[in-house]
Amino acid sequence: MPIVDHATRLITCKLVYCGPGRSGKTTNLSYLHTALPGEQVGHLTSLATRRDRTLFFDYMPVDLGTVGAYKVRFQLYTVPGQPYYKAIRQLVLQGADGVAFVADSQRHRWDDNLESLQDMHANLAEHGVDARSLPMVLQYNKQDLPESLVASVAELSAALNFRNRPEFAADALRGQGVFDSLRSLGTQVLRRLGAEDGTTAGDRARQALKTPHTTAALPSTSESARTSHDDIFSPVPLPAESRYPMAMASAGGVSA
Ligand SMILES: Nc1nc2c(ncn2[C@@H]2O[C@H](COP(=O)(O)OP(=O)(O)O)[C@@H](O)[C@H]2O)c(=O)[nH]1
Ligand SMILES: [Mg+2]
Repeated sequence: MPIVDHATRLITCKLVYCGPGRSGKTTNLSYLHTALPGEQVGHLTSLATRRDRTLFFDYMPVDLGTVGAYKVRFQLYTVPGQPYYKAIRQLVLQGADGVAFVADSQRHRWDDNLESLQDMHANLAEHGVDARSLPMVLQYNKQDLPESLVASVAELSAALNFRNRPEFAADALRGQGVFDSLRSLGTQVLRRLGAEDGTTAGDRARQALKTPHTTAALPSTSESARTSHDDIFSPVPLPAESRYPMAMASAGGVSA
């Protein structure tokens, strides 16, 4: 459940990036850290990394916009993907308001994606979380690699996205799909908060959500025909030079 602080008018949501080891979870956060202006993004804290592997987790706070008079802060976490870090994954997943599943599109990682997705669902279930109602996006990363090496978005979607969640082709190294994934997930989380009944936080948030606002300042791409961009919060604009330039032909041509 997101934390709504009415004194400081701040909504804080915990978003967790899951997926197999080396799928690009940390790269998502690194890209955001580089692309977003300093006042919107806090330190990227990577705990106990050896070489480029996340042994524990990454953490980074991001302020991406407002809902009515409330500032929205997303606390982004990544979990370690390697199977033997299950206990740490469970800890990091605890209290997640939404999850981004970052799949590695390379064909040789097919089984790792499936195993990791199952593991994520098992961990959520152990926390008593119903994955069907938890805000979620799927990101098919590394779509920049040669076509012979990567599965298509349609294939990945058929194998992994059985609940028809918003899905994004990505090249996290260059930022393709990174903002869209985050924005979609954040929007789902806030929408769910606004729909909560019977709690003060829910009531207040629902009021905030009713406040008119203007939308759509973050860059967007057309990764997926299934994806909806009807944001309910006003994203903070990015400086022009940090918008990623590439139009990814393979991913942009996805037709669900
Ligand atoms: N080609 C390509 N490489 C990527 C992409 N995303 C991440 N990588 C590389 O994949 C490796 C693992 O990425 P990392 O973010 O550390 O994975 P994590 O274990 O999921 O946190 C690193 O060498 C990254 O540079 C991508 O979209 N395309
Ligand atoms: Mg990592």
